[in-house]
Amino acid sequence: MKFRGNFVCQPRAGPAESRPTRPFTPRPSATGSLFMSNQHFVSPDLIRQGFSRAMSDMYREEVPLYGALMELVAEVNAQVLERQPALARHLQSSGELQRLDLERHGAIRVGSAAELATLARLFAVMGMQPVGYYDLTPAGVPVHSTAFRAVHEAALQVSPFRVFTSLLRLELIDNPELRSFAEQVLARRQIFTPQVLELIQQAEAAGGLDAEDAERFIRQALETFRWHHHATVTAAQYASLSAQHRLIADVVAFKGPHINHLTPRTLDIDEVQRLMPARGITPKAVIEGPPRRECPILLRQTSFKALEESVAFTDQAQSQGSHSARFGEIEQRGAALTPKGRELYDRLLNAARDALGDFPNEANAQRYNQLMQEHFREFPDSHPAMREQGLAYFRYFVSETGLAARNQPQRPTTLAALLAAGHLSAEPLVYEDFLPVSAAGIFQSNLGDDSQSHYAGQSNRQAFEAALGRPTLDELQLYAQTQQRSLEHCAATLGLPAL
Ligand code: OOG
Ligand code: NI
Repeated sequence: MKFRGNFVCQPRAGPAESRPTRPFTPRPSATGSLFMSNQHFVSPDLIRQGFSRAMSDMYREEVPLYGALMELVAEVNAQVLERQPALARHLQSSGELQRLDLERHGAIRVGSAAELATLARLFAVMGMQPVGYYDLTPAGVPVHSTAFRAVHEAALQVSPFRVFTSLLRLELIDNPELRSFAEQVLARRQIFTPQVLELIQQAEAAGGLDAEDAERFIRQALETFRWHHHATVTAAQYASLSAQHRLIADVVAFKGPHINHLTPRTLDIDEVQRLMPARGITPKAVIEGPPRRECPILLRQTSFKALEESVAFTDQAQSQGSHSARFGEIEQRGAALTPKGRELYDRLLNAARDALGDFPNEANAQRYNQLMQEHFREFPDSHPAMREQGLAYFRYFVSETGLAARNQPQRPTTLAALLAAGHLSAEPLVYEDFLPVSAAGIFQSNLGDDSQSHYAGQSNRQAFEAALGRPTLDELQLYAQTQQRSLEHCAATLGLPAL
């Protein structure tokens, strides 16, 4: 990794601190800059935080409904925190409360290996690495994907911004003429500004960017994700790409990989879903992911339909065409599951879907919710049970009692005994990633149900990683490492050899 150890302002919120993690706010310097300039390089985490804000501002301007959604989510989150003081305390001690308003993910789709590889370098400047491999072809969407995000708990605390990034699998287009047309169009476009390419190179060579360059980087990087009103193909070419798959037209026919949604995190997705229609937002019928529970797990998501936007094709003087790509989405995040927990989740989800016998849709939504509730009764719904059965990852904290008893000879020394005596507490790790079945549901609802295709292609992680120019990281390993670091920190604080 290029960036090592010289981060500025990295808040090292020790997991063993019993007092709540402090919210992190960068102080503006004398020049009004977002970044501290007392050291040479700006922390990649702060660049990511600044970029995430700039992206949100841009999207709010481009898609007014996003602004309305953000307001609704903020209102519901405030109500939940007021009504559930225990939840507020949990979120405070895990540090999630402090990052809640900053939290969002976006999604883009790119068309070639070269574009993906450069994106990986662009995201690395902001401390984001490719985590996980998602194959969407079994769901009839000709892409495979990864999520660029920060990987260390301290970095996630500064900005948990993530980008679900998909690469179009042109090899799955069965019409050879259309395939080579798409390849040619993609080969001709440049989705990065010359300045951002220079800044990426500079960051790689020098090991970082100073405050001024970091701000220029944010402005220039943003250009890649902007919406372009002018298409790069004729109306007829657009129509034939779209006839193959609407997603292919979305990737190939435009100047760049416009950000297609930006998703805030809510503490009560059912409540936001219920209130959406009154704000002029119509959500999809079914919430993706696990059912509602006392102790949320993984990720629940719902989206609203893409907007029809006017576009100008190359053979048209004015905006006579239209295209729909951009949509809205909300999500509720819960505990990260261990391989055992994930297996149980997948089994119960599949069983509920098998019992439904069809893709969840408007007509069968009620029955689907009922089936999900029934099947998921098998998944323990309390943190102690999930912890004892090894279903979720946790972070451990030393309590005041634990600190006070540190020097007593009779104190407990095993993890279970320390937890039972209240010397340690445990908070589940928040799930930072995505779910392939849910992502397929989100893709489909926004592309229209008529766009389901069947692809013979195999899942091809190797080809994806070759295009990316590096391997993707295993998210389960990242959670296990965070859990392990917290155990080590607790052991050190209590003066115990290991836990
Ligand atoms: C990405 C769809 C998947 C999610 O949150 O799972 C997604 C896309 O439409 O490009 O956003
Ligand atoms: Ni999404």
